[in-house]
Amino acid sequence: MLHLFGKSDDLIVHGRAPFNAEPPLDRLRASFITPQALLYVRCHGDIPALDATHRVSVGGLAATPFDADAAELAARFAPHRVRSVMQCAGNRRADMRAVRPVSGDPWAAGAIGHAEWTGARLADVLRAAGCRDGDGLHVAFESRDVAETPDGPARFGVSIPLSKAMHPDVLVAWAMDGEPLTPEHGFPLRIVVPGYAGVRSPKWLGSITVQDRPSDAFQQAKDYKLFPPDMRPDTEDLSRGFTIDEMPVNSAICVPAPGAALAAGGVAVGGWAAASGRAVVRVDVSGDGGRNWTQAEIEEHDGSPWSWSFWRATLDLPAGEHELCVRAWDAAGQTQPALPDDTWNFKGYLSAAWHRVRVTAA
Ligand SMILES: Nc1nc2c(c(=O)[nH]1)N[C@H]1C(S)=C(S)[C@@H](COP(=O)(O)O)O[C@H]1N2
Ligand SMILES: [Mo]
Repeated sequence: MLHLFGKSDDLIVHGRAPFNAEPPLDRLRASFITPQALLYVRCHGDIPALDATHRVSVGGLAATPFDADAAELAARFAPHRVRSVMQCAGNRRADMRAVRPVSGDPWAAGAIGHAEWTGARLADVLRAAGCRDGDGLHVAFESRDVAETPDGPARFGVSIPLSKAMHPDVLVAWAMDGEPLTPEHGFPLRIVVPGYAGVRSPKWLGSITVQDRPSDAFQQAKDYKLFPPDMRPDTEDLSRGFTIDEMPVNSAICVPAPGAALAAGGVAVGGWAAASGRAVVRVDVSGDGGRNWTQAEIEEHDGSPWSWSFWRATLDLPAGEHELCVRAWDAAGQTQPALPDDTWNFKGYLSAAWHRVRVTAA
């Protein structure tokens, strides 16, 4: 049983120290806006004990650096609300692990959630600091938690290109779903970068620095890279990896659960689909492992390019064993690979093959 900061006690826990957990998929699918109690938690180190007086500094290539706590930011900058998915680059890694060993926790399809975030626009904060503008600049974030890395313990740090940082939907956020951030989700302040992998949305924010190069922290410089399929841990070559920012179109079946024993006939199938800044234009489902497909109904979507879609379909399943599959399409006509083998990489990132669930009907 888990009683951490009011997290739901039915989370699937991958690790306690650091704490990593995801919700069961039927629970995730129950609300279009994910409650904080159900949002997956991904931590690289211990959750730092910060209070509301914690101050964030803004500086670097900036004429008027300053620091502020959450209340000061809220008073000084117009609060902005953005609905956005938070999704780990390792979401659905379990499917890749089934192909060949991968490093990292075996996330099912629950390392994703969809929230309404409230905060100051990062662009407003950067402008207030008189930050330099121009091509090739980056905004680096250092957090207050310390993670174990191959180079020793170090503060968590990442960066995003300044061009992305100036997007009006990138936030220095203090609230999720109208409530202050809870400790495990970054209290008192975190960055939210819609459309990018969760790792680029640092929690427990300590500093914001405009600079002429990406962050040299471990998470930015050495981790969260998509490596080619022939690379293994012992042949890791950073120059052959690219930095994971945007995420591919992805989807999952949340009901029924794998192994479910169902009554033959019309079976209700439902799940999520998300496309990282593009609209999900269609979702297809199959009851026979992908030989025949039918279009699912988009049950819920809110028009935000950063949001997910909830879809549902009824499949007619005769008695016997069946492999259900889903694949989503984005507005650029891109869809998901059929097999996790197609995009396997030794870190198990961006696992987005057709999601398959085996069930039995009787
Ligand atoms: N400071 C800090 N920020 C962090 C992390 C972390 O370990 N430390 N994990 C990152 C990763 S990999 C993800 S997927 C998201 C998860 O956010 P959540 O735990 O609020 O769901 O936070 C990101 N921000
Ligand atoms: Mo992540």
